[in-house]
Amino acid sequence: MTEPLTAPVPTAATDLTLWRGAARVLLQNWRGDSTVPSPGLYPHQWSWDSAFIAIGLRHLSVRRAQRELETLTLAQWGDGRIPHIVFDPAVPLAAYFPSPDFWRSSRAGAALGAPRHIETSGIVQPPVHALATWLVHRFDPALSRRRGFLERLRPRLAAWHDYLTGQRDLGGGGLTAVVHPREAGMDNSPAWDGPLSRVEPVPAASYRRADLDHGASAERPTDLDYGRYVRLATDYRDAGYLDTAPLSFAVEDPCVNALLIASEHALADITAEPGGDRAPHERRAARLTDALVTRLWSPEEGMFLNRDLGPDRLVPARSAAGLVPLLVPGLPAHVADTLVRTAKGASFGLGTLPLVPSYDLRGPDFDPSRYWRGPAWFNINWLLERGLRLHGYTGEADGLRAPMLREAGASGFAEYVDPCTAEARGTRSFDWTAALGLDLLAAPSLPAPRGGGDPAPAATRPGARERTAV
Ligand code: 2M8
Repeated sequence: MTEPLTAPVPTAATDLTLWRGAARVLLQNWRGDSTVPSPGLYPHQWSWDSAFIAIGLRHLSVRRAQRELETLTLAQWGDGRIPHIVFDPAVPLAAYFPSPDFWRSSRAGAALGAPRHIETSGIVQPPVHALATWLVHRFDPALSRRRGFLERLRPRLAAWHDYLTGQRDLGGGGLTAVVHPREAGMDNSPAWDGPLSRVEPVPAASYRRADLDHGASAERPTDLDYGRYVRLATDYRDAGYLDTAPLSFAVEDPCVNALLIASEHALADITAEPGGDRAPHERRAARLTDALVTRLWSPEEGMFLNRDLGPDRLVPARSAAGLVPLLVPGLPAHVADTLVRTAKGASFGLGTLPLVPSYDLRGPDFDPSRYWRGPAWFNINWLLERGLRLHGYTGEADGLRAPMLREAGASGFAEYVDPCTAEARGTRSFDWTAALGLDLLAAPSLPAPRGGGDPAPAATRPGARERTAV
């Protein structure tokens, strides 16, 4: 495709280098209808990756950004779930595990309306999609209207949120729950160690890990954790992916729920755009926000924690997931202020370290290199940067944006980096690192957020960004 660039290319030399490098990654990983996170390690389409990718891709090609989200949501199941992987049939089965012949979605998920002609996984990932859809729409509303982008996406996103807030309210307290660590996106977080300890791993000899062909084993999950992931996915599949079957892992995660709330606000905007009623979505966002604070806020820790629904108690592990609710517009001001204090403290080093780590630096399980157990990720830092701006912490947001831009390029668009040294870890030319780098670079030239119709800002501090779903 040869669409013209849709945002001004920066002129400062360092910005230009970053822009070109990021654009190269986005172009190389594009597969015609969607993007792979990384051609070697992750050779299919991933759900929350695609949402972050679309947010960056809009700066290069709004059409491609729209296409990214359209392709993903075409694989939606009849029950509303958007699967965490949409498999490319052209990629050999051995290239990634668990592969389509493991998930068997078109057969095992048939009763739940899994697509008949597209193979997917059976689990989900964090709901960033409505947020991404709104951002992509806002970037070029005229093109979006011409292509009927929102009309296509709106019912899919509404069904997705109905699934998460309906079938997946497994704790009955008004939040959505994940049934597999991979559903939370932070697959290998120490926050899962407790809940996962009850899961019997499948024997290591019963499957072959493809990830170690591309990643260093010191940066990937252990075999024990992998065996437990496979057990959970096998049991879920064998129960026909039914959320009503007995589940040995069910957790309410603050990052997943915060993204659902931000996306519910975006869905209100998406619904109101052609004159629909935004109120039901705003009411749902408010209910979710209340439930988030009631069920997951820990005043003692000064952050949100996961709730393990097995014993029905908070998990004491301090993961960066517990800071992400800063993204929630209706967060009580004292909670937002405490979160920022925690982020700036010795555990997360905001303002002193290059980037915020994925796990408490002082936690006994902290590991600066193993994925999601300590390294810094660009998507989580991007979410925190937005949250800081939303609540009026402009200086802190600027202070995070600058190293993010620097390290995205310097690391070769690494999947993650050591939070203390910013040394590259994981795979390189990783798509969301490039996409979100591009987005941060372009941020000053973004159209102003819409004013009318948005609910009142939760942030009342002078200088707080005018609230919008973004
Ligand atoms: C990682 O997870 C996949 C499984 O979904 C894997 O390790 O094979 C996680 O970082 C996840 O959040 C991400 O979406 C995925 C693709 O980038 O990779």
